[in-house]
Amino acid sequence: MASGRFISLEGGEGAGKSTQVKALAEALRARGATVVETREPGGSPGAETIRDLLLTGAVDRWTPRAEALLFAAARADHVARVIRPAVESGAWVIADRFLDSSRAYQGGASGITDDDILSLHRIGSGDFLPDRTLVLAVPEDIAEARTAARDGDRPDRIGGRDREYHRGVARSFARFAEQSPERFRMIDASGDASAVTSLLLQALTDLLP
Ligand code: Z5A
Repeated sequence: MASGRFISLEGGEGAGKSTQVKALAEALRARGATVVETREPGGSPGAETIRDLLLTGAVDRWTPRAEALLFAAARADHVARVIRPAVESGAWVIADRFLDSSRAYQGGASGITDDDILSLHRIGSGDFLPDRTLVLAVPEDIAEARTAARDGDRPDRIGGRDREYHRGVARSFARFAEQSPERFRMIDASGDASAVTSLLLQALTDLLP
């Protein structure tokens, strides 16, 4: 494959993003692509350090604005040191969450405006955007059953917020997809893992050479 691409997977907790990052990467490698799998918050050594600050400790450890700045700082490092160089070298980068998680969690659900989040992204990462964002949507009860069934699962600082918060997050992702249909695809992620991978590949057909 000649040109690098940047694909982000988004959605709520338990939607199956981490599972699908791996499956999608394998499917793309089988088609000859060089693939980099990564995640947010994190993905570079510095951003992984910030991840620990963000996901551990008391729910009110950070103010909403400090939290948004920390996510943007982690992303700036991740974009500059991992994502952009990989895409420029011709790789496909598949990220488990990216900017739209900040828009949905810190923006839509924590009272900071979308414009604020996008300004932080301009300052931190020069407005760098995915070529495609795949939003994995599952009904609340399925997502909860999946996370509950996962061995040793304990909600992190953000996953432990109340249901209304997570409903707001889901509404935000759906709204982004409506507003920017060229970049977003909503994916029904309630089926088994291989069925979901097929849907993801279909949603990338126009980007595959
Ligand atoms: N956050 C933020 O607030 N702002 C930001 O800018 C960013 C992130 C980037 C990161 O948490 C937290 O940071 C997150 C948002 C916030 N908190 N919340 N909510 P994380 O990285 O630790 O985890 P997560 O992103 O929320 O994902 P997750 O809980 O690990 O879920 P997932 O990746 O979507 O699902 P999974 O791990 O692939 O699957 C969950 C279980 O279901 C597992 O046992 C699988 O084997 C199973 N599974 C997966 N797919 C299927 C299917 N299709 N059928 C049946 N079972 C399945």
